[in-house]
Amino acid sequence: MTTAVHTSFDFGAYLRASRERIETALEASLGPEEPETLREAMRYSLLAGGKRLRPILCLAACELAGGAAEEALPTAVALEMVHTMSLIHDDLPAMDNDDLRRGRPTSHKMFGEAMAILAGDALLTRAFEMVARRSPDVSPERLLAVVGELSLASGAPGLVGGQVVDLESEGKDVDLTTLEYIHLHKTGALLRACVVCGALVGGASAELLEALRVYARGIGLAFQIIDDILDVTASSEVLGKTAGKDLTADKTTYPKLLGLEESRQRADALVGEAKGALAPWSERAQPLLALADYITSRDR
Ligand code: GRG
Repeated sequence: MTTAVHTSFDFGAYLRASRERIETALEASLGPEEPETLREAMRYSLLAGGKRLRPILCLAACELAGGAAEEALPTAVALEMVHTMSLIHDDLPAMDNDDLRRGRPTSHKMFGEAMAILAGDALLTRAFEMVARRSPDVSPERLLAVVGELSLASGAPGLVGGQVVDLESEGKDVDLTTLEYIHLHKTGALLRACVVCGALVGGASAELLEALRVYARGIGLAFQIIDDILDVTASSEVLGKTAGKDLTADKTTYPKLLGLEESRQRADALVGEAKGALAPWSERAQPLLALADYITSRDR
């Protein structure tokens, strides 16, 4: 019965086990890199911790689609590489100009700007190599679909497009539609790629893929709303990145437009929508349902 599965699902244990598996795969994914300075910069950011939400989503979606998580591990690593690249580039002086990330000095503070850009570039290209050349157990058709999805999420229709509109909006009055555009692209596109790519590796039906896109839209926006709230309410120590940055950079955020209370309500409603999309799969979707709740309950 659904309720029984739900109550017996130990999300804490699931998160710990998934993170351990992902850390091991990330560690094994690098090298040999030449030259050594580049290797050091790539490792510094990729192995700096973080919640590993994106690769966990990927593995969970693969299993929901009926695949084995092991098959999706290289894709999960690739998604974390693209995410890490985006954090390195986002922190650069030409972008958000930040000194702290994942509780440590940012890449450009450690290695200089040029090396930080190049470490990001190398992680982004390695991500595609992970899918195309280091996924021995997945058919070429499925890998091609994953490459397509990953390209969309990383490029102009995703991360880059969202970042451009975000930069262009600084210091301006931004309405809710533009704010949503920024976050659906800058944050939501990669989260969508995580579940879609995992599901593609697992051989998902068209119906499940569509439901996962709806799920991803909900958790993507909710994730960003909580990110905006935490920027105001949490400390830099807990976040591992500079708190209060949105205000300093004069960015429009959900709390700024809606207030804290309404922002939280909106995040809860979006998580409800996300979970609703997976209702027909509820028994096997326990990890994804719990991950959706984790997004609004997280403190960092
Ligand atoms: C060069 C192809 C290319 C793209 C880069 C810089 C950029 C374009 C986009 C910025 C994307 C960005 C940094 C979005 C913010 C997403 C976000 C809320 C990150 C924080 O994610 P968490 O909380 O971080 O999951 P951890 O550290 O836990 O992994």
